[in-house]
Amino acid sequence: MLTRIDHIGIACFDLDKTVEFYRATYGFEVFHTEINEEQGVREAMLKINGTSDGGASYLQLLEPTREDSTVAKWLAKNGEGVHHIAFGTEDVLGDSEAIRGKGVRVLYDQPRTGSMGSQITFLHPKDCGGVLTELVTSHPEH
Ligand code: MC0
Repeated sequence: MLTRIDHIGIACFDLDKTVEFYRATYGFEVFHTEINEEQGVREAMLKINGTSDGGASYLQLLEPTREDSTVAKWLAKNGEGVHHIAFGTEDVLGDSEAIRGKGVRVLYDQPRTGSMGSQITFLHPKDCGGVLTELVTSHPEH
């Protein structure tokens, strides 16, 4: 069951500059940074709120690390902005298979590693009203 918004992914050309915009404008601080080589991104997670059931919501700022990454491709076409939305679930594989059964393309057969040790998969934006949609099971520590 999808229980919350885990994060909103925002694509940018310059991660440090974008982090500074969110700090100076809204007061959001960086909670975590990492490079995800498989996804071709350098990212900063800004924690917006935490919940008592172990979930939290983040803004995820994404800068491409290579020109052939999906985010680089998207930036070249669209410029900076909202890239995807991610829903939190305790069972990313079970929920993605259920959604696949409704005719929506799931991009990975097995979940892959996302931010902070999470397990993630994506739904094709063309099957989701133009919204690239991610499902996330957080690492228990987050
Ligand atoms: C592409 N399209 C999008 C889109 N990306 N529409 C809405 N939002 C997006 N983000 C549209 C294009 O405009 C195009 O539409 C059509 O989908 C095909 O796109 P394409 O440019 O030809 O690219 P493809 O087909 O090679 O790849 C699209 C696909 C890819 C969604 C399959 O971007 C993908 O695998 N995304 C999932 C992985 C990902 O995005 N990782 C980065 C975040 P038209 O109408 O022109 O045909 S990593 C992340 O977020 C991790 C670290 C985490 O959360 O933990």
